[in-house]
Amino acid sequence: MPDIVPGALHHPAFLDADAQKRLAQEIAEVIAAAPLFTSRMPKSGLPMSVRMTNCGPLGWMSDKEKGYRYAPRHPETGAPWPPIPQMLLDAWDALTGYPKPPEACLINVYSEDAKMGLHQDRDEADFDAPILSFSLGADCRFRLGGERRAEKTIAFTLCSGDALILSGPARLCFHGVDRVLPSILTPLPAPLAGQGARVNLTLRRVT
Ligand code: MD6
Ligand code: FE
Repeated sequence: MPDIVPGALHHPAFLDADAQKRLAQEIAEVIAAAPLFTSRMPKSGLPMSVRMTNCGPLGWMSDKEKGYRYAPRHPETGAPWPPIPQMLLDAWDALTGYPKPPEACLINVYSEDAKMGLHQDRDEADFDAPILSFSLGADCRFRLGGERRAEKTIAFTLCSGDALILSGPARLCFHGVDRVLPSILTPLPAPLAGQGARVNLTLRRVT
């Protein structure tokens, strides 16, 4: 588990092929209960290129009027988010050792032409808690910089089954997805296949 920068831990292939299939099944069930939706940028109202949903007590979303936030219910169905699958709660314990469970799991679904601009995850109350992510499906070029947007960045590839932790000094580092790589060799496992090319899950403490 190489430390890319202090506090940024990359675990290539943390989930083996069987675990990736089980996770894809769990995520397909979440999407069936809490359909993918499109968030919009605050102020501009421009749509994000990823589609998203959530599981856990709180879910992340954004719209033109109220901006980035966590909320306990789906913005379109009004239903509470489905629970976080047990295998993700177990992985959180194993990988982070953080004493409290995650409160939000944001599920971002990328088509082959989706990307995510350089951002900090700072809508949470407690930056002492790490953020843990898992990727499924197509590889992507992931970019990681420093705590200021202008700082030097590095790029590396995130693959299906990889875990990435941003903790400690890396918790507030800028990061984003430059591009999704062609998905022909690494399609999403069966129940997610029609949904897009790549899925990324981020587990967070919020309160
Ligand atoms: C993505 N990931 O991989 C976007 N944030 O699609 C993130 O924005 C991210 O992977 C915080 C911690 C880990 C991440
Ligand atoms: Fe992020």
